[in-house]
Amino acid sequence: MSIVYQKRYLDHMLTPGHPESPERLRAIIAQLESEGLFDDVLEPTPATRDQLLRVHNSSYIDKLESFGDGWIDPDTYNREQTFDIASLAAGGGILAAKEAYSSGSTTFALLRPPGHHSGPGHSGGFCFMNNIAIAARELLTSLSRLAIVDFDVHHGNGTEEVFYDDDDVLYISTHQWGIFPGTGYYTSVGRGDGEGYTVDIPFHQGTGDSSFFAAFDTIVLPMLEQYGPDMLLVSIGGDAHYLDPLASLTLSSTGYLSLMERLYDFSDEYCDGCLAVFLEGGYDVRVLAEVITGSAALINGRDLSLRYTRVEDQTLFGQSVLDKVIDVQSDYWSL
Ligand code: OKP
Ligand code: ZN
Repeated sequence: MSIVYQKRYLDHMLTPGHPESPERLRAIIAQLESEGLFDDVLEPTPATRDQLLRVHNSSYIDKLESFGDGWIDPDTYNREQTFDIASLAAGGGILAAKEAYSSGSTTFALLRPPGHHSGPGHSGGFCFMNNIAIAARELLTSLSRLAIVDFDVHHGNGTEEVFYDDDDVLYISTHQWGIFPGTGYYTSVGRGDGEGYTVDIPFHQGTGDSSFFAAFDTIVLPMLEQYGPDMLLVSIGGDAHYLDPLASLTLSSTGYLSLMERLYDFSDEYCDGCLAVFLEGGYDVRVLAEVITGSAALINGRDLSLRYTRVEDQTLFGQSVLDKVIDVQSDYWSL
C-alpha cells in the first residue's frame, strides 16, 4: 500500500473557517503516522496541460489559470495559487492510479482540493479539477475498462458528466438525495454508447450501514463482477458518516470499513489487486482520520479499534430505493 501526498495540499484554502480545510489532511496524516501507516509516501508532480485536457476544455483551464481571487461558483472560492495546487492534486491522482496499476496494489490519493463535482467546463462544490476522472483518462491510454465507485455523500456530478457517454468507465455512485448538487437520479443510466454504464443510488437522509451493505451486495458488486474492469477506482468521502456536519446519511466507521473491505476484496479477486482510493469530502476531521486510517489498516491486514461506531443500523431503511435502482438497471445487468 502506498500513499500519494504533497505538503503543498495544505496551502490550499477556500474561505476562513471553511469546512474543506487543511486540517482535514493534517488529521488524517497524524493518525496514519501514529499507526505507522505513513511510511510509503509518493510525491506527485503537477498534471500537464495535456493530461488536464483529457477531461477539461481549454477555455475552462484558461479561466482557472487566470481567475485570481474570487468566487468561481457559489460554493467555491478561487485564489492565485489554486490552479497550481489543483494541478498538483490532479497529478497526485494520476500517480496513485499508475502506481496501483503497475504494482498490483492499493494506493490512497490524499488530495486537496477534491474533484468529483468538477466537470469538463466547470468547478463546483469545493472542486476545481476532476482528479479521479483525469486519472481514469490517463489509465485508459493503456488499459481498456475501468470502474469508479463513488461513495462520498454527495453525488459526483462532475465524474458522471465526464463519462456519461462512455462504455469504458462504469460509474456507480451512492449519495444522499435532496442535497447538493441535486443530481444523481436513479433513472440516470448513461447515454449513447454509455447507456447502462452510469448507476445512481440516491438514499434518503437517515440511511445507514445495513442499506449500504445491501446496495453493495445486491447492486454494486454484482455489476462490478459482470463488468470486469481492469482496475477499480474509488471516490471516498468521510461525509456519509453519521457525525458529518454537512449531510445526513448515517454510516458508522464500522460500516465504512466493511464497505472498503468489499471493494478491496473485489480488486484482489478481479483486478489483480489494483485499487486506487481518492479522497473527496468528509468534514468531521476526527471521523475522516478514523475512516481513512481504518481503511489503510484494513488493507495492511490490521484491525484498528474504532471510536465512532454508534450501534449498527439494521433497518434496511434504503431498500425501497434499491428496489427502484434494481428495476431500472435490470435492463442492463443481471441483479
Ligand atoms: C463537496 B464534496 C448549498 C450548499 C453547498 C456544497 C457541498 C460540497 C461537497 N449551496 N454545499 O462532495 O464533499
Ligand atoms: Zn461530499
